[in-house]
Amino acid sequence: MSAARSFPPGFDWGAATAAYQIEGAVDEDGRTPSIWDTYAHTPGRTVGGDTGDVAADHYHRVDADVALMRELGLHSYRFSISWSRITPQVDAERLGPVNPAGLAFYARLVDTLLAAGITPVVTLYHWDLPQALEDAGGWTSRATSYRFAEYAAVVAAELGDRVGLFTTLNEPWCSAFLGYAAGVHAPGRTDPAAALAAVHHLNLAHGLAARAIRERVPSARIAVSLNLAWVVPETGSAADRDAARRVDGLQNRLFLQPMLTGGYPADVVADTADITDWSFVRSGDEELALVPPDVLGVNYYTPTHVRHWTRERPRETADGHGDGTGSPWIACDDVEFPRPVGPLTDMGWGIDARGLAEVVRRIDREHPGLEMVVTENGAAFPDEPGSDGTVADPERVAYLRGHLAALADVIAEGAPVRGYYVWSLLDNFEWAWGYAKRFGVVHVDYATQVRTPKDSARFYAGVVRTNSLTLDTGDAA
Ligand code: PNW
Repeated sequence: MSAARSFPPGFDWGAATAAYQIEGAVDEDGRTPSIWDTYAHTPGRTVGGDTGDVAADHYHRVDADVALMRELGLHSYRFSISWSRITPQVDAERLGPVNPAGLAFYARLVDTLLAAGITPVVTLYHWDLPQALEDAGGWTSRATSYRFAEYAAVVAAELGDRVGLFTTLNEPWCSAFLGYAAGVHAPGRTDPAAALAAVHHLNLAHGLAARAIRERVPSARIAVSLNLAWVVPETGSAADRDAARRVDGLQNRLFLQPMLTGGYPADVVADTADITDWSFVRSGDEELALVPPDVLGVNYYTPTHVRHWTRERPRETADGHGDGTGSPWIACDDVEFPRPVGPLTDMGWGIDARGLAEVVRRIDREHPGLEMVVTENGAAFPDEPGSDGTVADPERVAYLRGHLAALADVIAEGAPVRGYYVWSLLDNFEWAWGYAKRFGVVHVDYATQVRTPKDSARFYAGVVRTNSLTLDTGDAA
């Protein structure tokens, strides 16, 4: 049993979602297709052929969903903007005209949140690249970074009087490596060289967009959300530690270094020399990408155990990535991911709250003073309403309790973590897994779109209300 913990006064409690995962209404009010429309509609790409066409129908249920957030007592709501609603005619050469109906949807969401006393936190890019940009190379093309900065400036100019925090990118590791190397996310490519070009153009996009937003809205604060890995070598052997170095390089340092200290990690550049000569990095790019965020968003779900693969037996992959056609782990031929031990979530992901504290500690050690917010943390379980209509999700309550306790401890040590956003507010389209995985603290019955707060929603509301974690908070209430 975990002991009681409290959080600092003013701690920011929220919930997070992403446009394609909840909105639906994919062809309404002028929206054009994104790479996720194309991918989800390609046979064989998602479980059950699921798509985001309707999703949680949030586009038509903003008022009810904001009312739900208010009932939970949330301080903040992190959502993403669908780029192809804002500039539906964008292509590689120009941003194209702004679509007033697309902007109006988000303006109304922001106003509804503010009227409910909830702070809107905008993510500009949560993986739904306009398809026309992908047709011209997507993130492998430098033009995409420039168009992204122009789009960011449009959104900032429109919402900057009411939104204080703009997140440039969500989890660029996923965009680059799951999208262009593993092929398990849109656009579904399996080309390691393309993935590294995407890494660079995403880092460039962050820097260009952050500058463009600050130019338009000097008061705006900039964030970026990274899925930082707590990489744990199985043993202290040199070979296992080298496996950890490679994975840390690809998932953490390839994104942290360009924006925080500048340039790319020399070891990763050397390890990938057979894949690319990195000539997509032009002179001056190091400065352009080097824009430290005001807030580093930390997304954490599961630990990353690694070990040197000796090739004497089949390779283990903990997360299903890697033994298909593509792997996100380029230049890691001698690395394996041992199957997690102990309880797993419905994603097959191991549960270890120490990882959340460890990634925060590491950032605080390497970049003292950099403010952090946990912009995603949560777990999938196969929750369904019981006969009395409630949704009992004790595993999620335990998961959140454990991770919040670990977070409180690292904050008590002095780490500047200012907030925590649970992933996710609602059950939603879990990318390639479709609707088969449920991350919400609120259950969604997709046939009726009825929302039912799970026990974890009540638990979380109790944490928010008391700004603390006590044995009798929330799940006993
Ligand atoms: C994050 N992986 O995605 C995203 O930001 C959310 O949109 C998503 O729903 C959530 O986490 C849960 O998956 C990830 O395979 C998807 O390593 C896959 C991975 C990591 C993060």
